[in-house]
Amino acid sequence: MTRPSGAAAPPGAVVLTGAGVSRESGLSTFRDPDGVWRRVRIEDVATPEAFARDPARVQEFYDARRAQLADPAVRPNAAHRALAELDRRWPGDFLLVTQNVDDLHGRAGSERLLHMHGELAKARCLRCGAVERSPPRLADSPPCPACGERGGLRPHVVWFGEMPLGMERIEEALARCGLFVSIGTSGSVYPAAGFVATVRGRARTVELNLEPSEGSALFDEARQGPATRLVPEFVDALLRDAGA
Ligand code: BJW
Repeated sequence: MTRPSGAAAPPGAVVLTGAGVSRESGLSTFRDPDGVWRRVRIEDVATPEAFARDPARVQEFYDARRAQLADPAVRPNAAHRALAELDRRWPGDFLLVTQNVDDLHGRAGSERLLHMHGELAKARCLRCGAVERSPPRLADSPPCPACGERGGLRPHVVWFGEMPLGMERIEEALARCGLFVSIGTSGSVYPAAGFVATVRGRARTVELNLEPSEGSALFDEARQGPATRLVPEFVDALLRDAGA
């Protein structure tokens, strides 16, 4: 796109996604009535203490979720595809920050993408620190692809009490953005839940979610509906208004 001289530069955009964006691809959210945390307790599988106490239980939990991702029925939906299109065509700075550990945004073609809560498809070695593509089953204690040691691989995901990934890059993008869009997240987990308060007043803030989230009132606009409908509609309008 060529911008006429004197026209305002397009704003930087930050999009935050949560589990709601992948629900119509067949993956459960966490806190909905059929969500993951209704079936297992956070304290049993999603803290460093749980892993120290019962590593086999935690590995089995993540092995099962990794296997689910390999199911051919689980694939990117219209919301993932619309966000990849936005990444390709948005004329300003752009960053898609996802809290999701699935790989559906990447499979849809998103490139300026940051997985702040890690990625199920990767494993981290507690012996050598390498982060590599995960073997399908960590419960079998496979050797680390980098150092060859057995028993040191853990899922490359961020548990409660651990520091989310890429915070410096996220904070820089938030500091510069003029548009912040939050999609399919309940807004109950920090620091992601606090992003809207960080940019409020200097960026346009929009929430797209099935229902109002905990922080809905903090957004300039909040629209309710399924992500596969709301996100393509929103992206089309955004690109049209930007002349992209
Ligand atoms: C649809 C839809 C459709 C459905 N279309 N929408 C007290 C106060 C403040 C903070 C803390 C506190 N006590 C402890 C903390 C910190 C803690 C925290 O936030 N706790 C809260 C519970 C209070 N946070 C941490 O520990 C984080 N680390 C940290 O803070 O480090 C310190 C630090 C950081 C930075 C700066 C300074 C210091 C780490 C958090 C790690 C979260 N990990 C998990 C698990 C990842 C691995 C795995 O997948 O198993 O991440 S928990 C889980 O929740 C997962 C998600 O990414 C995360 C967010 O969930 P999400 O995506 O919002 O899903 P849901 O289910 O909650 O919501 C889905 C939404 O979609 C709903 O609203 C639906 O309506 C909607 N929806 N279908 C559109 N079709």
